[in-house]
Amino acid sequence: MNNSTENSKKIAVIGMGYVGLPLALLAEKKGYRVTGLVKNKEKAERLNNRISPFHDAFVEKYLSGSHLTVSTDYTDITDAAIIIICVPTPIDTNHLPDYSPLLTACHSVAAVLQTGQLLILESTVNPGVCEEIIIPLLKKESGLMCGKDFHMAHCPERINPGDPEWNVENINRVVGGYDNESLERAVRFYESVLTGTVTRMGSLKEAEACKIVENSFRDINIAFVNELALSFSKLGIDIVNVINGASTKPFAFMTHYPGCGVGGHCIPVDPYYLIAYAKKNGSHLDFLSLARKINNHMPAETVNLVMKGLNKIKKPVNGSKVTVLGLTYKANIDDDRESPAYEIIKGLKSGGASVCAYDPFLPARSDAGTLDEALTGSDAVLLVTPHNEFKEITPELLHKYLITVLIDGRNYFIKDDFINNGIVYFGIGR
Ligand code: SAJ
Repeated sequence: MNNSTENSKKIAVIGMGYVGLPLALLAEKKGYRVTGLVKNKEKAERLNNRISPFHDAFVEKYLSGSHLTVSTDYTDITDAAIIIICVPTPIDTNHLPDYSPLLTACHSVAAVLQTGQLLILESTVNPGVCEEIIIPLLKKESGLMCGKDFHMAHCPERINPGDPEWNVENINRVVGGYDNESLERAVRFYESVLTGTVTRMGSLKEAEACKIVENSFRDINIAFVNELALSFSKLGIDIVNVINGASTKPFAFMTHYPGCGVGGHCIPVDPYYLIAYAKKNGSHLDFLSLARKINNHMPAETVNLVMKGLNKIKKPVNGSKVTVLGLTYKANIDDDRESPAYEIIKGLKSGGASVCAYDPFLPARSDAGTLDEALTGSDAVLLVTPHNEFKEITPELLHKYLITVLIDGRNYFIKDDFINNGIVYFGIGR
């Protein structure tokens, strides 16, 4: 293969989001010249002015001092040795894979792809996407053959937003290649930037399957405890105590906790990619589909709990005011993708309640500017996201606002503190 670019230290990263931006800054920190690519000029300008589009400790640490250049022009990456695609892979309203952001990126890459370049996909995809969608598209539109003219690898991202311990540099990764040369080039790159381990997979499909399996595993385990929660609450058993008890077993048990729903751009999304691909190839992942169904039902169960709590004080949902604390999909971050909060709010409103949402990480989407404002005039409080700020919720504070119902969507509070102080408390499975 003509190595016109292979020895260049220039890297191109397509997509400057939760995955691409930390990766670009890491590569830059490790001595590569990095060009980031985004869709619109405003985003490019903000990043070139060192304004981060989201909260991330690694980004906040390295963005201001970096030499990262961000562009919207793909002709800026024709001299890159490696092009890394880090675009979203969402689902549509029918829970089917939406490959459009990925296809858009691939069309743009095809227009500028050079011989000798290595293309790496980090976006999470089902097995088969590299070999059945991306490589044929590049061949058709660039005329270049994978393996002969350019290399291709897949290294699924494992970013955990808001995690203070695991970041883009130290998380272990897996890599699959179109052929051995592709694999080894990709392994060399990741070993040059990561402190975590780099594990070779036997194929592109194995690497694609890895990430999907990791997140499907998590979704299934969450569904398991969610289903138990719905049952144990009728048996008078506190599921959280049971899980904590089971977790004292030092092996063969992994804790997951029930909640008001499963949000984020990974866990409630990735399994649908595998379900769709398996179905296309003649197998039905009934267990994984059922797990999705159970988790998707938790927002409705949460609305029922609010109804149950209000009924305890002889108030109908209709006409009551409910404070919803938290809109993001998990604590102390500003990401609300696939957050269960919105479905819960829709359910409460369709029952005739007025809702006052407050999330300190999403002021623009909150109805109240402060916790006190959110509590004023409320009949019940529902916690959806366990942000640190909500530790301020005490029985005394609720009584100050004449609120006597607390629904704990993340089993965040110590229930007896509230029950013993005249508050109607329901958690998820407790
Ligand atoms: N959730 C539960 N019960 C649990 C764990 C999570 O209901 O026991 C809910 C959360 O409230 C949230 C959703 O599931 O709404 C997703 O939570 P998450 O902790 O899995 O957060 P994510 O989506 O940021 O998941 C990421 C994933 N990382 C990647 O995909 C690279 C996931 O694989 C990690 O396991 C997870 O972080 C982690 O461990 O924190």
